[in-house]
Order: sequence, then structure tokens, then C-alpha cells
Amino acid sequence: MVDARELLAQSDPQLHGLLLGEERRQARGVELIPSENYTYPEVLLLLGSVFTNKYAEGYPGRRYYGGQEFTDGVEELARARARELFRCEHANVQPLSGSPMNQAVYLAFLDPGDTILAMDLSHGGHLTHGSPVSHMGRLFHFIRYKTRPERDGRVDFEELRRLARETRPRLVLCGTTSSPREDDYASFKAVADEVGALTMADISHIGGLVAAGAMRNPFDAGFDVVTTTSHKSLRGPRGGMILCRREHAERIDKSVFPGLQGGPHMNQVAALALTLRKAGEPDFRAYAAQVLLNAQALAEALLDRGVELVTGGTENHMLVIDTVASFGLDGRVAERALDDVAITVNKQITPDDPNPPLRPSGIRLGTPPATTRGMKQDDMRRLAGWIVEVLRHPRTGADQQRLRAEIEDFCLTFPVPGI
Ligand code: DSN
Repeated sequence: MVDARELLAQSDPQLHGLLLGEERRQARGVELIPSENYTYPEVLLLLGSVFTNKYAEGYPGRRYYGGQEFTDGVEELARARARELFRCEHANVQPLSGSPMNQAVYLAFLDPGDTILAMDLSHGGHLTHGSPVSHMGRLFHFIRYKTRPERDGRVDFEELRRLARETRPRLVLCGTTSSPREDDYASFKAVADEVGALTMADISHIGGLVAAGAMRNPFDAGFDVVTTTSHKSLRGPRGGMILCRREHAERIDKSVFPGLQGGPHMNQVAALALTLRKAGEPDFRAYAAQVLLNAQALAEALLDRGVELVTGGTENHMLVIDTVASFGLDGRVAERALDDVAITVNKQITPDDPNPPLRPSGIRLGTPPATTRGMKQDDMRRLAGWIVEVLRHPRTGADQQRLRAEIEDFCLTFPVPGI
């Protein structure tokens, strides 16, 4: 059998070098970006499999091209596993990623100009939740609610109710991309019901934690639609899923294809099917519980060292450090200082941030990838120590190299699956 790696090294040494570099970076450093993870070796295999060759427009049993005897089986498996895991009546597993996934939901139910109530970007919402720089923000009329002025990350549901009565949204959207709080789905549903709006929860960040029963499931509060990406806490291939009640199935499916997308990426759907099987196993439930324990340990260790966390702690897998308040550094400088010692985080805007998005006031950290590598609470405390040390006294020269080597040695004791 031809060794694909050797082939790549011969046919494109430059690209091969970049692949080796990225593998080395992932193995020697630690990924603390909360939306990332290290996927399963089987997912890497399926992503690189012959399923990538196949066009499969349509849905199982209703395709536009022939040769679907295996792709139909793959998609059926993924759909059935998603329904069981998230306890829902219908699953569309074709969205290519998170943004088209959310777009497909809006376009399934709403007309241009319709009103959607969604979380403000700086308070935790996503770009597709109505940021003016997203096409969705131009197409629909987003009213963006915020968390309470106390900066505790909670939503003021009286204020939300007032906004809903005033603006009569057709859709009430919750779910966040940078909030360390767990959503109160029942209260969102009560507000939406009062004004006759549909309910949608974007649980992209916490999809794996919900699947494992470690966090609340919006369907328990009677939500209409739930969206989640598959590559974050769920640990799968890049992609998205739209989960919904049976009555919405046809609208959702038509909106994804032919409304928004062409052929699904069947290699990705196959990898998702595998991911969903793994997510139903006891090991994954233990993993999700450890993700939360690690986030608590990291938060406590940072707070003990006087670090200011937005919302004062975490209820999920992520935390946001106000680096300006804690260290007098903007998020871009903090991200770079940590990158220099092999700790990868991302700069993050904070609620009503006075600074611009590329030079915001904070950084965002999360525990799913480190937990995948087997790190536990003691390791989080060690990481917290390094983070504070570096941000208090950003390192340069030989001093930086010494610390980087120490952190790399630590990381190398936790192998990256698939490398
Ligand atoms: N890029 C994702 C995140 O980091 O949260 C959301 O789009």
C-alpha cells in the first residue's frame, strides 16, 4: 500500500513541512482555546477517506445522484445517533459548519427584515447572532439583548420580556460563544411563548457537554430548534447539526438543501457519525465531567492569584480573563505573550468593551482540548501559575526560551491523539 505521507513529502515538500510543523506545534504546546479540541484518530481517518469523493445532494433515499448505497447508511447512522444523544425528533447533519448552520435556521422560518432577539456580541453572542458585520445582521432585524450591568453574566429576564413585548420578535435566540454562564432555557422559553416567538438555542460550544448530560438540554425546556457545531466540546470533525422538533423537520431540511448548500461533505458526515457514537459512551460522560472540573480548577487557581474573570468564574468549560484589569495588558499582547511560551489562547472582547476587536480587553480560555489530552485539576493549577507568571512579567530572550522549554516538556507528557 502506498504511504500517503511519503507521497505527500515527495509531491509537495513545502506543504508536508507545514503539516509537520502544525503537528509539532500541537504536540509541544497546549491548546486552551475553548472552541477547539483534538479529534479522534478514527475521525482523521474518515475525513481522509474515499467518502470525500462522493456527491450526495438530497437526503437518504432521496438523492439526486446514483451510487448512494453506502452514503445513505452513513447519513442514517449520523441522524439516528444525533436524535438519540440529544433526545430530539429530527436531526439534519449536513451543515458545513456553524455559520451556515445558523443561517439555514433563520432562512427556514423567517423573511428578510423579520425580528430576532439575540445576545449582543460583546456579551457572549456569536457573529451570526446579528452582528452588523455579518450578512445575517444585514438581512434580519436583530435586537440584541445584554447581560446585567452587574457584570455577572446573567440575563435580566424582566428586561428581555420588556424588549420582546416592544419588538415582537419571530425568533428568540439564546446560546453564546464567549459566556462562562449556563443558559436558563426555561426562562427564555417563557418570554418567547408570551409573544408567540419560536425558540432557538445555539449550543455550539457546549454541544459535547449537553450530549453527555453534563449541562442542560434546551429540548427539556421545550425549545423548537437547537444548533451545535461538532468540532468543539463534542470532539468531532468540523461541521454543524440542526436538531429540531418533528414539525420543523421539512422546513429545516429544505433550508439546508437545496436552500443554502449543495452536496454535503460525506467524509465529514461519516466522521460525525463516529463522533456521535463515541459521545454516547461512558468514557465520554467521564470526559465531559472532567472538562467542567478542570474549568473550575483553572478559574479558582486564577482567582486565587488575583486575576479578574468576567462574570467572576465559570459554569461551563470556558473563562474570560479581563487582562487590562488584571495585568494592564490588552488581549492581543496577552495572547502573544502566552503564544511565545506555547500556551495558546485567543484574544476576546469583554462586555461593552471600550477597546476594538483586534485589541480587546481580554482573553478566552477553555478546557476541552487539554482534558482530551488527559490533563486534570493539578495540571490546570500548574497552567494557571504559568499564565499569571507570564502575564505579570512577559518574557523575552533566553528567559522566554527557558520557560517555553519547561512548558513544552510538560505538554509532551500528554500525547495528542492522532499524532
Ligand atoms: N470561532 C468560534 C469560536 O471560537 O467560538 C465561533 O465561531
